[in-house]
Amino acid sequence: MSRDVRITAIRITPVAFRDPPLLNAAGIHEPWALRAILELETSDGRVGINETYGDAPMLALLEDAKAHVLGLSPFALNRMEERLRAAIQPREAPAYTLAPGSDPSRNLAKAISAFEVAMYDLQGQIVNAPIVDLLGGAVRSSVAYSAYLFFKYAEHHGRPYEADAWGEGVSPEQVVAQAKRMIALYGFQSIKLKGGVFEPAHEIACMQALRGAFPGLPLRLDPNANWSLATSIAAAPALDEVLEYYEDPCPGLEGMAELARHTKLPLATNMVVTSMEEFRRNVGTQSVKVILSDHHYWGGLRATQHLAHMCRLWGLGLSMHSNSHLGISLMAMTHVAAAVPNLTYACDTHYPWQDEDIVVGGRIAFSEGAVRVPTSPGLGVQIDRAALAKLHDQYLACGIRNRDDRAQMQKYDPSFTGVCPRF
Ligand code: GKR
Ligand code: MG
Repeated sequence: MSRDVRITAIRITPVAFRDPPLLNAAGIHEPWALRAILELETSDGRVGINETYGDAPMLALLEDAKAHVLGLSPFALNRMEERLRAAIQPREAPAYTLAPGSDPSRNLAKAISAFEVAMYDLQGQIVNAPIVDLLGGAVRSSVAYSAYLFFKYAEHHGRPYEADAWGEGVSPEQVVAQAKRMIALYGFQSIKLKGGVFEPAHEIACMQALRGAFPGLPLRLDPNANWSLATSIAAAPALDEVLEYYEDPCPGLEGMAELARHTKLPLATNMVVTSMEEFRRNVGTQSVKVILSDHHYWGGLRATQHLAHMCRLWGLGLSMHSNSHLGISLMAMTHVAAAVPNLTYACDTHYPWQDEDIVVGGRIAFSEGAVRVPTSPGLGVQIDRAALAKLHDQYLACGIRNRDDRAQMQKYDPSFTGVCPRF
């Protein structure tokens, strides 16, 4: 009987994979990005998998949480949440954060999500259904993602490995070339540029160049709160006809609320609405109109569906956020995105920036910018053990245990402070 199945062992394997020198408000990506791979073994010999953040505090959190998940049925999601809620202390949230995945105030949500997806993978294997069916069934057969452009350097400081194939991405011409290459490779039908790196006038010129090169495609710009409120207000008119949404230009919910009074552009965020508490405050301020969900820090796939219901109730748009990730995360994102009727924007993904993966069959394919929703049981992907061992060895060798974009940038420019907002 499936009801008798129990989780008998949990393995957490940290991995590191090559990540290009991508620039953002905090600095620059390090040569290696970290993730953790979870494997939940059951009494009937199955293994449910998932992928989540891999920084040292997250690994410690997962190790501590393991004891509360062991012995549960893979179907006992509510019990798992209840146990983790009792075990993980609430922490105060900052006013805004560039990477909610590294924020300890999201610990409970991150831990629930990490185990929930692996338990769903087991459930799917047991009942012979893809996760999307356990979430109510697919409302679309493929999930659209956007071309996620970054300003970038041609190679990492100290050249730890061969330079990537993308080259430098700094000038408007180079940004357009990056978009053309990404669209030629993946077929994306919308474009996001990670901003907050150079003078706003330069970033606006890049957006205008993208508008000229791709007249029909929706465009987004995300300065990650590195523009002051005044700068964000001043920049808005030049972006009015260019953007589908204006993502986190300035810091804090109050800042975004004030900006909303000065622009007709819909404001989007993955920085100031990252929990239901912040959602409530946002509704009160009438500020952000598009929320970027992320099951990794919102508390899992069910919590993402809950967020989607709340967005529908309050008439808010819903999109999806991403950090550097591998194929297991991409599959989990695809399952939940396929089960959310009001997820009406193409989702973010960093996946094109990665050239390694640990799933059987290698990197996941995109067709016309979209990923097909799997129809095989559970997540629909399995771990390639040799690839996992290789990326774990990279983790052991790389020496990085916490993401630090600012310290990495100081290797190029010792005067870089990372103070935000910079412009
Ligand atoms: O990976 O550089 C990055 C991004 O800036 C990431 O940290 C953000 O959380 O992609 C994210 C965003 O949309 O704000
Ligand atoms: Mg963002």
